[in-house]
Amino acid sequence: MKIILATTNKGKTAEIRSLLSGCGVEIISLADLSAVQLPEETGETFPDNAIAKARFVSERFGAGALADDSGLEVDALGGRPGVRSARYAGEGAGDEANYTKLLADMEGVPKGARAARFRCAIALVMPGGATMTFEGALDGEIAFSPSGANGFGYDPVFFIPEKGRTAAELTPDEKNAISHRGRALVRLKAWFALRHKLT
Ligand code: ITT
Repeated sequence: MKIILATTNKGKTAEIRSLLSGCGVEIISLADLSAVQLPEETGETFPDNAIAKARFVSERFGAGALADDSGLEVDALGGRPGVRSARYAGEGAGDEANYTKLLADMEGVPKGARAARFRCAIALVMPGGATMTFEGALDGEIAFSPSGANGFGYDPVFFIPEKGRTAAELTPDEKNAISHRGRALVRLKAWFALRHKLT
C-alpha cells in the first residue's frame, strides 16, 4: 500500500519511513509530488488539523495520506498555546520568541502549578475517506528559565521530572523513546503491522 505523507519536512519523512519499514507500506513524500499548498491549520484541536491536512492530500492524489499536528498545552494558561504553538509570539515567530513569551506569561506561577504536556495527533485517511487518528502525549512542567541545546520549539523550557532534565537536554534517541510524536507513531505502527498480518 502506498501512503503519501502530508509534509515536506525531510526529517519527519525519514523518521516515519524507517519506523514503518516491514509493515507493507510505501511512504511517499509530498516533496516528491507536484507542489501543493497544504490547508491552513485553523482547527481547534490537534486531530482536527491533522485530519484536514491528510484529507486534503488524500483527495488531491486519490491515495492514502498521513499527516500530523502537535504542540504544547499548559494547564496554568488554560491549555494555551495549544494548536497555536508554532505562532504563539506572532505569525512567523521563531522558537526563542515563542518560549520567551511563554516564560513571561508564566511569571508568578509557582512550582507545582506549572504542569504542561506536548501532544501529537497523527491522522491516516484511506482512499475513499476512512479516517483514523493516533495520539501521544508527554507530561512535564514549564521550567523557570531555558536550558539545553538539543531539540527544537519549546524543548529548552519543558522540564521532564522522570528524566530530571529539560527536553533540550535529552539526546535525540532519549527524546524519541518517550516523546508525544514517538508514542503516536508506535500506535500507528501497531495498526499497520496488524493490518499487514491480516491481509
Ligand atoms: P509542519 O510543517 O510539519 O507543520 P511544524 O513546525 O508546524 O511543522 P508541528 O505542527 O508538529 O510542527 O509543531 C507545532 C509547534 O509545536 C512547533 O513549532 C513547536 O513550537 C511545538 N512543538 C511540537 N513538538 C515539539 C517538540 O517535540 N519539542 C518542542 N516543541 C514542539
